[in-house]
Amino acid sequence: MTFAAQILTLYPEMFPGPLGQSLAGRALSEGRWSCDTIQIRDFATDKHRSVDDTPAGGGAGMVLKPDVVAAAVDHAITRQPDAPILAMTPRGRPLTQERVRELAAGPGVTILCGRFEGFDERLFEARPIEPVSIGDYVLSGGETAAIVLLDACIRLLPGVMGAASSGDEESFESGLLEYPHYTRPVEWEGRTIPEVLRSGDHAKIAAWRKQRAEEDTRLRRPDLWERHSGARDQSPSGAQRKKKDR
Ligand code: 6GU
Repeated sequence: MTFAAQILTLYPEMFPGPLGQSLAGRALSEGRWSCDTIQIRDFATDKHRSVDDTPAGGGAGMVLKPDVVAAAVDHAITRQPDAPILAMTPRGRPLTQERVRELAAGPGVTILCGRFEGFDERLFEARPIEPVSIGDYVLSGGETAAIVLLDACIRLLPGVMGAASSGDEESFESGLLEYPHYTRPVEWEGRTIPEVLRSGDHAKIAAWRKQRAEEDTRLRRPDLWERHSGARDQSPSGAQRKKKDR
C-alpha cells in the first residue's frame, strides 16, 4: 500500500526536495509513498493568473484568494477523495506525534501550503481543511512545514525504518523526551560514558534511562512534564504520588 502525498503549492519544485534523499528518498523509489504536486496558480481565472489579493481591512502582505485555492482543493479531492486535507499555517493546531501516527496509518494526505499572509478564513468554513502548525515561529511559507510533516509520517510507514520507529522508547511516545545516548570512544575530551551504561545490568540501565528521560523533560519541557505528571496523578497507580515528586 502506498501512502499518497498530494501537495498544493505555488512552488512545486520544492518537492520532494530533501525527502528525495536518505530514508524517505529510498522509500519513495521503492514506492512506499508517492509525492504529487498541484500548482495552485493553474486554478487562477483572470488573465494575470492572480492567486492573491490585498487583505480586507488593510494591513501588510497579501492573502490567497479563496476561489482559486478552493478550485485547487476540489481538484485534489477528486483525485484523492479519502485523504485528509491539511493546511500548513502558524495559526493551526500544533502537530503532534499522535496526529502523525494517525496520518501515517491512513491512505495519505493532501497538504495545502500557504505563502504571504495566509489563507482567506472562509476557506476553512467551506471545505473540510485542518489547519496545522509545526511550532511557535513563523516560516516564509508552508512548504518547509509540509516537508517536516511528511518526513514525520514517512519514517513510520511499514518497511521504511525497521524496528526503531515502532519502538515506544522514542521521544513523545511515552509523553516524555527520550533518554540521552552515548557511543564509543568510552573517553572523549576527558568525558566518559556513564558507568551504568557499561555495566551490562539491564534493569539498572532501564531505571537510569527512565530517570534521565524524566529529569530532562522536567528541565527542558515543563509543558510536557506538567501533562505527563498530571496524567499520572489521575491514574490509579499515580494517585499516591507526593507533590515534591512532580
Ligand atoms: Cl505550518 N506554516 C508557516 N508558514 N509557518 C509556520 C508553520 C506553518 N508552523 C509554524 N510556523
